Amino acid sequence: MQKDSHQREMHGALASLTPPSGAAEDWTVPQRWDELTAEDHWVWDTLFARQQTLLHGRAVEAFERGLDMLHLSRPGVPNFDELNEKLDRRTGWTVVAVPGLVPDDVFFRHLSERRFPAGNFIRAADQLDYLEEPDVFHDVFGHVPLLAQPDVADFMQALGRLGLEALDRGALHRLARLYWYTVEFGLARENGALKIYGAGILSSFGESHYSLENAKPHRLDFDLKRILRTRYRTDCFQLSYFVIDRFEDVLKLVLRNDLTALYEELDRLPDLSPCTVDADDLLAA
Ligand code: HBI
Ligand code: FE
Repeated sequence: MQKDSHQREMHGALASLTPPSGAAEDWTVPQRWDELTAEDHWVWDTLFARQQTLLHGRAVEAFERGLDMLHLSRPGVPNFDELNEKLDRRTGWTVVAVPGLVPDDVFFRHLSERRFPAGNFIRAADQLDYLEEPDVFHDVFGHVPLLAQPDVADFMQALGRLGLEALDRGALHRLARLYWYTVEFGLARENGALKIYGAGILSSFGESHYSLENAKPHRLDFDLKRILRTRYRTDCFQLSYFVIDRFEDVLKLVLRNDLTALYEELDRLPDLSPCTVDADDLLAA
């Protein structure tokens, strides 16, 4: 199985499942922070230190501000109750514990109500780069700092609502592409340089370098229609990244567009491969 990435293909298979025993209707479970082991906390600290060094100067400023604001650099796996006091006060978001991947409808319902589902487990010490399902490091280190930023907080909630709508219209694959190329693997231009804001990159040892510095992947200006048409790979580092200027603009764009009409329009056009670039794709400087 791949390193450093979610198992996206599995999500469809979860659609008809009922919550596992011990989980509530909405698939949430208690975090049971007290039951985490010394090894669990060691894994968090090790990954945290490694990523912090690696990301220095590579992540958007709001990410580092979020880490500070939420006191995420304190040792050990964060206790969600403590984290939520700070996060809720900032943007009205809370983190809820889930046992692993949850069905799409459950996932987007949570987002639409400003709850971020985070794994209540962490990878094993001998598998620091191997991730079968999103764990607490990916979910909390990767996603939560930016949820303390009001524009991102609103964008994520909008994606939740749009996800539920897309599910209704059989267009989840399109909304999933928007989620993928922004929330998970987005890059942003800041002070004239490319920076990382996607959680899949922020929580990945290998991809944080690769996404910014490797010559192989395409780095394209954010283009909503282009993204909704572009397939993505879950089994390797990305072959295309899309670059935004400001979260605010992306939020406005998504709120202003009638995505349902866009899905219909785009169904008449072929999908695009992440490996190829057309002449009219604007390459980000
Ligand atoms: N469940 N726990 C969890 N985390 C996710 O990121 C997630 C999920 N279920 C569905 C889902 N993501 C997606 O289908 C979206 O990423 C498009
Ligand atoms: Fe994620």
